[in-house]
Amino acid sequence: MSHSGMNVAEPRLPPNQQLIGDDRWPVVGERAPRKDDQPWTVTVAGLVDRPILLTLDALRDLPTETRIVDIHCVTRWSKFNMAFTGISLATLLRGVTVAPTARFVSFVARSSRGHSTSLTWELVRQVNPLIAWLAGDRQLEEVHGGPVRVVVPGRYFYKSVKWLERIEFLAEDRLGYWEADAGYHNGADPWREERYLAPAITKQEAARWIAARDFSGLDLRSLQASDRALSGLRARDAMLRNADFRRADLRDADFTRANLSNAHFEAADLRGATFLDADIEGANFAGTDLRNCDLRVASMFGASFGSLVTEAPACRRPLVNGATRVDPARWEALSEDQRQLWESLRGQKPPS
Ligand SMILES: Nc1nc2c(c(=O)[nH]1)N[C@H]1C(S)=C(S)[C@@H](COP(=O)(O)O)O[C@H]1N2
Ligand SMILES: [Mo]
Repeated sequence: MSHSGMNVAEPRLPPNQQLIGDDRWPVVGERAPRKDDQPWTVTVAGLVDRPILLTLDALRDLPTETRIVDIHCVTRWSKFNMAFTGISLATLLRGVTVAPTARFVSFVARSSRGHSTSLTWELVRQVNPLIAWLAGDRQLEEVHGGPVRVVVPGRYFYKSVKWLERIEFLAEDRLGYWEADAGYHNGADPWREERYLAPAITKQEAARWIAARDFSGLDLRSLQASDRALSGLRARDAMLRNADFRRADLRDADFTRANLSNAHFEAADLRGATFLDADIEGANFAGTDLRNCDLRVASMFGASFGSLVTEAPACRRPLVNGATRVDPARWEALSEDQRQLWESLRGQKPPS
């Protein structure tokens, strides 16, 4: 990124990301590898002249390095200065010739759902991913990908596979789990906000569902519904990731169990709305009216409720009242400044 002017520091936090507390590292996606009695091995295969198969001990005997990286989850939390130790892919590939026909690299996990992700071989050569087994000076915990995971600097963290089992060089891309099944962007560049693919429906279809005010169970990801009159909306179990509800009238809307990750609600009227068991990771509620609103959600990592420090319209705090319901246990998922904001809004302390 370049900036005009003098002494302008390069921004370190990609757009629309939030730093979370140093003491927190959320678990995202699968929580454990596939159960398997075979000893753990890491394989390099596909379009290479000489496949590699290494046990964990053999892997750990190779020359290691420590990398300090910033990690950015697509659900909007970031953590700076994470130290990972392992072997770089370039080091692992010493003495191996990759065929000129290879254009993609697939990283496959030991996973009961066949989890994988892929990168172009060109990007892999640029960023030289780390195959890591230590975080800080400790063994990587199993939930975070131990015994061994990939760390890809400079991309959303879904490109960093946990429980690495196989690295495969391919001529054609093989879309990963999130990219193929959940509409995550295959580029994953946080500086360009490559989070999700385009909407799954046409504008005409969207207009029809909006007029009917019934989204129950529908896949309407990335829906454009800003400024719409949607009071009484029924949206139970709807897939509304990345939907735009800015300034919409959503009084008494029912979003029970809906997926609203990264949805925009800035300045929406949400009086009496229900978000029970909904996923609001990364959603933005700045400037909303949350009086009588039920926010006892399933998950709220990276959710934003405006700012303590600025009253700019895009960052205003929500309106709440005694009937705004939240589950205090969920506060631990908020960043420190968002937690403080809730405290000040509600005049009560979250559990420490
Ligand atoms: N095997 C596997 N790897 C995975 C995932 C997953 O579900 N399964 N989730 C990805 C996503 S979306 C993120 S943000 C990071 C989360 O890593 P963490 O749980 O250690 O924070 O792992 C990535 N790697
Ligand atoms: Mo993620």
